[in-house]
Amino acid sequence: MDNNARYLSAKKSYAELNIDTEKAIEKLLEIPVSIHCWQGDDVIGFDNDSALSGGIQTTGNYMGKARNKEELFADIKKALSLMPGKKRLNLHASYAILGDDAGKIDRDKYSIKHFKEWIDFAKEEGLDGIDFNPTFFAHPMVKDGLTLSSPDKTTREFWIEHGKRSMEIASELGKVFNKPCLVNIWIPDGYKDVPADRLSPRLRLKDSLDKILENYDKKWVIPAVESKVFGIGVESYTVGSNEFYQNYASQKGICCLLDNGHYHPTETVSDKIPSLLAFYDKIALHVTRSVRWDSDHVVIFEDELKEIAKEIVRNDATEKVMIGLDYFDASINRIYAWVTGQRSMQKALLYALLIPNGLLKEAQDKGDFTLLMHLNEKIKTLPLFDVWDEYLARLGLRDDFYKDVKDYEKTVLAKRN
Ligand code: RNT
Ligand code: ZN
Repeated sequence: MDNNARYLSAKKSYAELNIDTEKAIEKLLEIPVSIHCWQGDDVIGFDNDSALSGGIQTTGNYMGKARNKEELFADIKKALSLMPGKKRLNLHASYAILGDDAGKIDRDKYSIKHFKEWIDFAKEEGLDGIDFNPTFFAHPMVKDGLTLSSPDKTTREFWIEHGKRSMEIASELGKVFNKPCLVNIWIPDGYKDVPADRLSPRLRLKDSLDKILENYDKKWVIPAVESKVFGIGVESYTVGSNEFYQNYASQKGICCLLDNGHYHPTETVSDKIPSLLAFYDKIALHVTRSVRWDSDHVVIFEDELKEIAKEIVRNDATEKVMIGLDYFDASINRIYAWVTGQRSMQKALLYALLIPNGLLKEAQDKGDFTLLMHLNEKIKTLPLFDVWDEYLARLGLRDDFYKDVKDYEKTVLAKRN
């Protein structure tokens, strides 16, 4: 059977469960996924020579890492060309293009002009907008592993300024694309060993955040705070814990960002999404894959990803949940990593869009758990791949993109050394 015949047969199978595959494809095209710029160069950035820090780590040394802005732009462009659907760009402040300001100004002085080339790039690529992250790591002003919660006033003030500048940059980015810009605040602050005082750092963080949020552009900026349980070298205590940020976000009317590598291993973000939807208008995600710890493995089409997608789709929350990717694997072709993660997210969303949610909910509400299990098992083997293939074909893409990546590796990446 050619693609189309397989699609028509799949369409029929889904129609028997009252699911319209055309509607699912249409809906999938509307859901933006924010693509992180940091997969291509192992989170190094452009603005200084500091090693990656803050308890996060890339492992592996695959050839062809992007070494400068030209290479990173080229690699993102290649990756985007293989990614179906609506895309935004997720930028870190450390990717500022400083030009003549290099060596003269620091992160407390960045402005929109240092991101102009990124804006042009995003426009050329037809992206839906840019999201922004202040970079509170890999920098000499991180003192004893601390930023916004530091007991040192000068350190705190530097990072508060960085936060404020980031909010201003985000406001400009929102205006340029006529779409609000998500600003995600993640700080590495914490202690390797048992602290003497767990409260004061949190009170200082609260005060620093209050200052960053004093006067931001509510129309174009959506601030978010990203909690974490621990990092490498920061095992005993994290200032920005889950409880801290959830309460903070709820009091301040801002957003929580859930990174699915940032919780205890038996907690799931899929279950947290509906809990937060009961209280918040918007939630942000960092979709990643943690293997035993926050390892930031490439996102693949696995069960928890499908559960996350189900919670977004069946709660009609595709406009409330802002999906962003956050992983960095240096052990395989980085472009392959980028595309696989984005496609897995899209595939999971399509999977969720093709589920007879009405029937499942009815079974649950009637207490017919036999039927619920029966349907839950049945949907696992419906012909998702045939709809996926059709979706890609309509966008001029194929499921197998391995060769495209390998060609680029031979012709472009192999020449970098
Ligand atoms: C770290 C957080 C954070 C970073 C990125 C680079 O554990 O997940 O979001 O990964 O900002
Ligand atoms: Zn994250």
